[in-house]
Amino acid sequence: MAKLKNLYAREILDSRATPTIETVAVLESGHYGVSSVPSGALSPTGTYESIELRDNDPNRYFGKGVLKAVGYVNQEISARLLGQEFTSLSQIDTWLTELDGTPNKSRLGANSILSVSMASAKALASAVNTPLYRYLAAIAANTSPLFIPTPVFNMINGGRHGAGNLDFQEFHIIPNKSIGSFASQLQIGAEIYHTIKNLLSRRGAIHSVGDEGGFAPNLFTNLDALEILSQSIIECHKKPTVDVELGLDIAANSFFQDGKYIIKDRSSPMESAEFIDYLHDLNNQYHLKLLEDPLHEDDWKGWIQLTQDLGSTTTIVGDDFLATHKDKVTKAISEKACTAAIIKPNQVGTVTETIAVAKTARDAGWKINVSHRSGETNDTFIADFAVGIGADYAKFGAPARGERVAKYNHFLTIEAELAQNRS
Ligand code: 2PG
Ligand code: MG
Repeated sequence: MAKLKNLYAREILDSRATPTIETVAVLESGHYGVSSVPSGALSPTGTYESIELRDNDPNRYFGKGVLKAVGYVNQEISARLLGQEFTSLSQIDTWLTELDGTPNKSRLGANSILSVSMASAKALASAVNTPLYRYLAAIAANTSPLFIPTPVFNMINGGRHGAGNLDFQEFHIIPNKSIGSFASQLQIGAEIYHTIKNLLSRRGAIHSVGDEGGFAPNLFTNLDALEILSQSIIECHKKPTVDVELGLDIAANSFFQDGKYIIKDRSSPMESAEFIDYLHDLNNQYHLKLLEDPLHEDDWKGWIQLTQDLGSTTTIVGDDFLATHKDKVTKAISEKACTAAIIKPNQVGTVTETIAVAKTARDAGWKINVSHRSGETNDTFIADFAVGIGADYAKFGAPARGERVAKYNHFLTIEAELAQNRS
């Protein structure tokens, strides 16, 4: 049995100079947890994510303030939760979703609700003197030996995340298990990152870095970016597709207009079937390990076709397509529309619901990729979360920029702890 003694929130900034919410949850025992929520770059329309509550007051932060969400935590949520006896995080999460009363958390906001859920999880883990990843593993009923998921480094940022001229949002490098420990995988990731920088500057293509720490270069086509990644792997004395693999988050929603896919690699807009052919060519050339959001979120026919065509060799990952939404994941499983899920707690709004969605995907034999958001804080919750639920992959951006590196560095700590416990 536990009781919350205090709950308070404040408005802080995320990595894009946009407000977000930080919440402190204090148990009667004095144990506490502090957590802050990230934010995606999606436009508010055309998305199936739970609702992030913004003030829409044009006089503050261009309408992006979160004082309403802060107010809900400090008043209505506190009034419901404080002093109530509970036995589990799931009970707190149920109270929160019931109090909100909407299917997409649009009344109190997924941001205010998730901040309370994550801060409570941290406080409860601390109360039982357990590392957060172990506490979350217990909630997820994950009894397998814990391990660090394979990192998916986002090295080149295009689409909505980069100031350059690439259509695809993320160009990934993914170390293979043969590279060894997570520490070795992080090392090769960082070495490739520096090599990409050199290659881009030799071409005069460096523009800046994007939202997730990857480079946002002025390259001509999306294929140029994949070529740079392959070259940089070779310059680091590793074999592309053998030691280090490539992946993409195409984020196709962002260049889908009037039913067509419009990218700079092709002079005219493409129908779904044509774009699928284009993806086949691209995959034949670069043997992608992960292909995320290759098609628009409502192009179900296309997703089913692509999974049938490429799904046995390339992992087809749903992000915007699934929005960590249980019904969507269930439908995609039954229609064989992809083979992996991006899992983002703030697309749902509570920790226990996120765990349930991941379990649904895992039970279907899918791969799980736990992901940060493009607007992040230094909170390392998702690193613990990824280890706790036994995720196959973790996507935390480039191995650069504090808010990205905080999570990768936390993996180093967990890896050391896991090794110690085994010895
Ligand atoms: C994605 C994410 C994170 P955003 O599309 O996978 O990389 O981007 O947070 O902007 O939705
Ligand atoms: Mg994505």
